[in-house]
Amino acid sequence: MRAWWGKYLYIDVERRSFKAVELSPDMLLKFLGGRGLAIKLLWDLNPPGVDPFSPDNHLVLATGPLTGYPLPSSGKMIVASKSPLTYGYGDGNIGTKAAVELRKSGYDAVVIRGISKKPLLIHISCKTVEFIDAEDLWGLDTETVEKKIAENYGKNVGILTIGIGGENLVKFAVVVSEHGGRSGGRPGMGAVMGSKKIKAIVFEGCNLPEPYNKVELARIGAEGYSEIKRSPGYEFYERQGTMQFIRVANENSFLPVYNFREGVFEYADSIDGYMLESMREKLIGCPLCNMPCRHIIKYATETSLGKTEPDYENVALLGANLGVWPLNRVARLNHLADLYGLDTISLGATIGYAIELSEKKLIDYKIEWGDCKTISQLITDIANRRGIGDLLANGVRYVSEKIGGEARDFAMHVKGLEISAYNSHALEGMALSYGVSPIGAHHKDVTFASLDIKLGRLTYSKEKVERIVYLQNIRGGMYESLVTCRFPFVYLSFNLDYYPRLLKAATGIDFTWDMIHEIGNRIYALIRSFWVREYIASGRGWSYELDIPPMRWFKEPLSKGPLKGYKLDLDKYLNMLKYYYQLRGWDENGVPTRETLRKLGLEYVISDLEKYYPLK
Ligand code: PTT
Ligand code: SF4
Repeated sequence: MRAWWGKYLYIDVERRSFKAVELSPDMLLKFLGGRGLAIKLLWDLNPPGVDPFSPDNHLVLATGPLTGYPLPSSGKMIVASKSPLTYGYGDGNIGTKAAVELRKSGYDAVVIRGISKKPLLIHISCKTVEFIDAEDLWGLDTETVEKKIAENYGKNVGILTIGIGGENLVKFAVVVSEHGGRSGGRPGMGAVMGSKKIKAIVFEGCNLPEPYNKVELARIGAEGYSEIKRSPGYEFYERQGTMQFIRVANENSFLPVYNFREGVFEYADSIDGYMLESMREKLIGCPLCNMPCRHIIKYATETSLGKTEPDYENVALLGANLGVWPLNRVARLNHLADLYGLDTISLGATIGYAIELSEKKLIDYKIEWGDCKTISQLITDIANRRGIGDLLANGVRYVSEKIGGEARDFAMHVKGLEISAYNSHALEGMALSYGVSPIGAHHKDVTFASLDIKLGRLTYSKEKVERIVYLQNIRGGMYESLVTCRFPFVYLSFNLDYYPRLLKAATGIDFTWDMIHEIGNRIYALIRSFWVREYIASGRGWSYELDIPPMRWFKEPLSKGPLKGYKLDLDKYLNMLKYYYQLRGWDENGVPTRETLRKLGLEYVISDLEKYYPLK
């Protein structure tokens, strides 16, 4: 088959061994690559109910049939595993040279099992795999590690690394790349890498897999690049990137403020996209991207100076959600998270939770909104698992279960993953998107805020639910499996019809939209089956209640701003949830039915899953 290598690299770091394993054409057609491949491999290879830090939990790094080819924003890859934060399926998407070099190394994916006795660097090239002791790198920050590796291997290799957060098994540690500027795997993929004692993976490839029609692929790719440049939104997008959302969110009352209590921030102007423009030093992009969104800014606070790459999510959670401003100070917190390899979103949500617990005297620790100095110290304590940092390193759900009672109502997570930057007191579709996201409360699959505004606030319509299913299949199914960046579509309304054309030129296969949606449906059904299997096998149990976002949004209305008084309605939310299950062919607990699994070619899941759950 063209555009795939048809094999993955299986590495056992315990035995320091490796082998190539064949991927059948049928499997590639059914799951495409990236996330599709990752969930299929995790379903097959992970023992049910496995502890996320056990040697038998696999870490998957996967590319897709479009990754690395000369077409818009194709330098992306997936890192996936069973999450130590949520205990369900977890993944993240990184824009990095490592994606392109992995693709050139002769494999569609790398799967890693085991726990190494000593800290390790793995060097994967198209010729061999080397296991190199990395005690000298253990304990170093992500930027220093990348610098040292580049000194040894040159500037053309692709590097994935972890910070001390991953080493210390902070449950929201991420995998980091591109000098701290890109990171992926919010649900603790960096902690899984750390549990295996892998400090870094270096990819050094040779050639991309031969596409079906190289000339046609390059021609359509060039057409796509030029459509992007011609987009009416391009100029503003290039100026502010994701940071344009700070102002939009504040004006529409969905910025996360003070642990998602409010939707408007009085100092929003000091942390927004215009402030970014005034501080920007450089604008860069991921490999093969002509719509760069990585704004590098210089900051200088009372005690530190440095450079970092703020994005909307980072600034919303470490800024507005903690009462920290202006951007200069938020940038320092962002930079610390990158150096330690901690997810900025979960970090901001967890510290916001700690501040509210402190305010309500539910913990014996003093910290206040906007207290940047104590927050910086707390980030370092979390990364090192010191003092109260050791408790907070387990994330919001764990802390709320320890404290219990009313503390659960304002624990801002879904299925253990902290909520990203869309306060949904008055975003009904976004609330449902968080509820049914396949990794916990993340916006990767659907960012519905703009559609909630367009289709009406306080509206719980069937249309919203139908659009969520559609967007999940496009963003979470297609983009995550191709694997390319979704920003051309999200920010510049890039014509989606490019993708079947690109797929035809790359693979020689005519993928219709029906086929692409079926792949999406299959991926969602298998990920959901994985969650159910893992939760029941490890004694957590499963019910539809896991798909309900935190009670804060239902019980406590916004107290400020133009939408003062707004909150969600639980009965209406549950009606939307029911309709969502119906559209997906899942039962009243959100579990795929036998018929759905059969229709999607997932018969083998039925016999496995019914050991744990009475399938309808
Ligand atoms: C992503 C999540 C996001 S979503 C952001 S900012 W965003 C945060 N970035 C972090 C960071 O930086 N450092 C850090 N220590 N933690 C961070 N946590 C947060 O992680 C990212 C871009 C962005 S910027 C987004 S939305 C899009 N995400 C895509 C996606 O998921 N799929 C896809 N096909 N294309 C995407 N394009 C965009 O890529 P996670 P990245 Mg990331 C420094 O990883 O786990 O998916 O969480 O991916 O390479 O950094 O690019 O306003
Ligand atoms: Fe990377 Fe941004 Fe380009 Fe996407 S749009 S590939 S995140 S630089």
